[in-house]
Amino acid sequence: MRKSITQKILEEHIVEGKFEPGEEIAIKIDQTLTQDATGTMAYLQTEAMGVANVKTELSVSYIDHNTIQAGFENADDHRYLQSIASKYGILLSRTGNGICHQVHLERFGKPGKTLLGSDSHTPTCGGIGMIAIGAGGLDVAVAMVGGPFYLACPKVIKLNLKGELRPWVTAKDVALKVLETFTTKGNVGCVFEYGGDGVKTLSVPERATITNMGAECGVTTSVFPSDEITRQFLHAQGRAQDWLEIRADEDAEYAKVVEIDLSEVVPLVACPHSPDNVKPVKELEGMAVNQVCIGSCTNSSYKDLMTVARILKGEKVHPDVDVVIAPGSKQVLENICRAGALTDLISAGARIAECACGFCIGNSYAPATDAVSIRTSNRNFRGRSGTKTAKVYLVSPETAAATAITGKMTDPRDLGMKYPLVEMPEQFYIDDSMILQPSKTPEDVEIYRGQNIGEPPSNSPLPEDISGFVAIKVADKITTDHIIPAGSRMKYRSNIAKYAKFVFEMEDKGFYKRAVQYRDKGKHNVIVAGESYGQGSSREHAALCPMFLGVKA
Ligand code: MIC
Ligand code: SF4
Repeated sequence: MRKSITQKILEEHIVEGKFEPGEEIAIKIDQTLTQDATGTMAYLQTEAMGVANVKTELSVSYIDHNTIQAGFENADDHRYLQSIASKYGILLSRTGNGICHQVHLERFGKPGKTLLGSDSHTPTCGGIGMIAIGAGGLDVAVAMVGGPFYLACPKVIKLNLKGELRPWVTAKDVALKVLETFTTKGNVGCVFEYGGDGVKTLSVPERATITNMGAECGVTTSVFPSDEITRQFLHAQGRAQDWLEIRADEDAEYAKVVEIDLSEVVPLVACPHSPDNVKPVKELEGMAVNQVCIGSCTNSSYKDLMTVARILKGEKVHPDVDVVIAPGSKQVLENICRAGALTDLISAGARIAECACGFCIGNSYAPATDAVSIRTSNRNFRGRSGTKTAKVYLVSPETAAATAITGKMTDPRDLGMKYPLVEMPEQFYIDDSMILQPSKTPEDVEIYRGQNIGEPPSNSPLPEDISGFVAIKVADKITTDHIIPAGSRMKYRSNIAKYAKFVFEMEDKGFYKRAVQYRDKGKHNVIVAGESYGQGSSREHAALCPMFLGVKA
């Protein structure tokens, strides 16, 4: 049978079962990544497994989420992560080196390999031809110690790209088009595999923007072929030796084929409060805007920020708009600096944030009450920005930059400017000094455990009968952000007992007290939910914290 890319890579990694969509398979994981907000729990679980070091080809621990350091908690956790990485044979990407997905794409992603990450946007590396999957910390811990990853063998849907994007229309608009087509529900257990002639018109970072936002559709992952463009990207990263050609066989079989004509895509925007609430930017033109945030793992590459800089060059941001730009990695920041583009951003009046998740996870740059915030990130769930009444719209960097100048939602094609076509550099300036190598004498490394670190919670088997209370009834589309908020609460990630106090904080402030009362009376707590409960992130705290509060169903 003619094979898809997904089938080829998975079959090379299957250790149990066979490629039969819907059936359970177990695959070998070549690489893992963790980030700090899910990482501390993943490493506590790894420690509990009692092995001396990790067994993967490569494991990287990134510090990119909890970087605010308001209080001792973040910094203490980082010291724990640094010591454990050093002892267990894991690379550590230090605070300031960038967002895990951007850095992994630049420095470590390899076509044809499998990557498991404790973050839902791990599929970003699908842009380089990997099968990259987001999972809970415990799954990643198991993979690190050499265990396989179990999943339902996916149904493969081909997204056939034809034509070429017109000026001012971007990969982000394609990602939003995919969301408009497939929505945020009903895609679990599928892989989006990209093919067609349009693929060769997209650079690796553009492909990565598209695979990144497949996470919002709920798919297992998204993947692009690895071709000449991929080879050039790896060459520019000084990693030509990591290239491998991967493409689907002609006439490979797919569960479904959906065609997207790139030349027909227009600038799009995801309106509050769901990434699939997509409209053309034109329909919202003229809407007053209070904040513009450019960055996140979706849109913070060299190409993204160089384009924004070219648009803002010689302009000033509108006086009613607060503009924040967070480069995706130190490499991006350093390269735009060397190209002189940072000066253009600063002199336009943009605030430069550190290379981290920052505004995207709502731990900083929260908008004003009722404000309209235009962002290049991937999620706009109510309250995720840190302000419950804010309205967040997701757009491309081009639309964001145009809006920053005019102060109103603007279709960038109306700026009257020639589209600034940014070439990918033949060679990036590369400096890996913020990536720490593990110790050569791990037996001498002492693990630092700050007071923020709690015990990983344990559980007993699910009882035969559940008898208890409906502790809360919630609506459809309750995301992990609604279940357990990140933002300023995220610093308690390493301590389930403390973090659990904020379960359903945004839905019903009385939930915690009620759940604890029932639990302590020996009753089981039940959550009654609607469609798509638990969509969004891979944060296992959305399961661990309710579990700690005695939720059984
Ligand atoms: C997110 O974008 O929601 C996060 C924060 O990156 C999460 C991980 C987490 O909650 O730590 C994700 O996407 O998995
Ligand atoms: Fe970080 Fe936002 Fe990407 Fe999550 S979606 S990894 S918070 S940048």
